[in-house]
Amino acid sequence: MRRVSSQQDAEEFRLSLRMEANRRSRRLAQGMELGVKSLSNHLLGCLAITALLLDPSNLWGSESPSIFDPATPQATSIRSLFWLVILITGVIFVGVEGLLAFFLYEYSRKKSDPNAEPAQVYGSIPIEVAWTAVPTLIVFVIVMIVVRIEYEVKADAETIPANSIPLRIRVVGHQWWWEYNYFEYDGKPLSMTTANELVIPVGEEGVARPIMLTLESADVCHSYWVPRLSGKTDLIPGRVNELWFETKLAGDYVGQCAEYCGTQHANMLLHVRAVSPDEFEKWLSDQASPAADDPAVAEGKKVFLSETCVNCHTVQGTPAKGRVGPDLTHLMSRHTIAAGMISNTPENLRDWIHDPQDIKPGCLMPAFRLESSKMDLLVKYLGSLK
Ligand code: HEC
Ligand SMILES: [Cu+2]
Repeated sequence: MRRVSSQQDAEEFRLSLRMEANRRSRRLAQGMELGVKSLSNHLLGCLAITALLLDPSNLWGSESPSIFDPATPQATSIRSLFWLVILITGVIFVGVEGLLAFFLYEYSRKKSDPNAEPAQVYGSIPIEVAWTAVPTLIVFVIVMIVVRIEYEVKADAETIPANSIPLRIRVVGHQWWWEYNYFEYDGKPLSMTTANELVIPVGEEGVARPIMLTLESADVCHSYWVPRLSGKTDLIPGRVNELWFETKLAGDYVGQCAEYCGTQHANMLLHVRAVSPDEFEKWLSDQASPAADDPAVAEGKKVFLSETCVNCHTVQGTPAKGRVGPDLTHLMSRHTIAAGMISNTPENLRDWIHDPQDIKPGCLMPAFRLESSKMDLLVKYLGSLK
């Protein structure tokens, strides 16, 4: 700080202080203006998101991941629970904030009597008891309702509708894709494996077709969450969890791994296609057949079998029996590859095999920068795996 020696210096010093103060208050005002602007932008953003959540059909069409648009009794129970909890907490919110506003107004210092002291009260047993007991009671009621809903959505023999044709599937979570082993439908054993796109039959009037999933993990914890079909269930290494749902609505349902599981967690998408029972049975018999063996792509098959692909991928009916990556036996029946990241086109397959790390950095498939002629043959072969 400057030392003030004379009258004139003192005057200058005061002036500079005043200028500094002016500058500061201007900056403060500008800052506040910016703050208000970004706050109002935030508010607008929040309102827009809320509007979309309340009416998700605008944004996602039939592929909505919204819990507000349930397609199964399970998801409907969960939505009802959500609204109930919002209602209870909403009433509490309005009550508490209302009382706060009332007390602020009613007991603020009065102009007519600025020196009045409020009554000095030291505790009140009835009030203490009330605000301990009432919240406890509210939490208790919510817990009871949650437990009830848990029973409603839980997979167990009593909750499965009578006269039903269950489809049993083992789901294995991998970093960063989903494996589906179909092992029983309508009481008959199946043994077929696919990846990332789950195809299920819809139930009909009088015939329920419950989808019974057992959930396991090949590596770390994942979580299975297709919001329109069911709640989240974790896939935990060394444990088998269960999940079930049934829907009467055909359509595409989307979801997402809901437990952080490593770098490509966000690209571990879930896709469920619910189709009519006839269509499902057709799909099932296509999937159960061995891989197409088209002589026109024999050269490409040779490339496939000579590379290390076979250590990680299975193609039924060939020596390729790897289980590290998705089963490729009926690769062409899937609309997307890499767990929903890119569509299943010859160009994308080519780019994927050339360098998966470029598309899905960190994923567990190495790059194969094959020469162009070999790549053509390989992609043609994969294209024959209908
Ligand atoms: C070290 C194991 C490994 C090797 C070797 C390997 N892959 Fe993969 N592959 C994977 C894994 C893991 C994925 C899943 C990546 C993901 O989605 O995160 C995958 C995904 C794929 C997919 C996408 C499948 C789908 O449905 O999403 C194709 C196609 C594919 N690999 C083809 C090949 C071919 C062709 C070769 C040989 C040239 C090969 N892979 C070699 C591990 C391997
Ligand atoms: Cu995951």
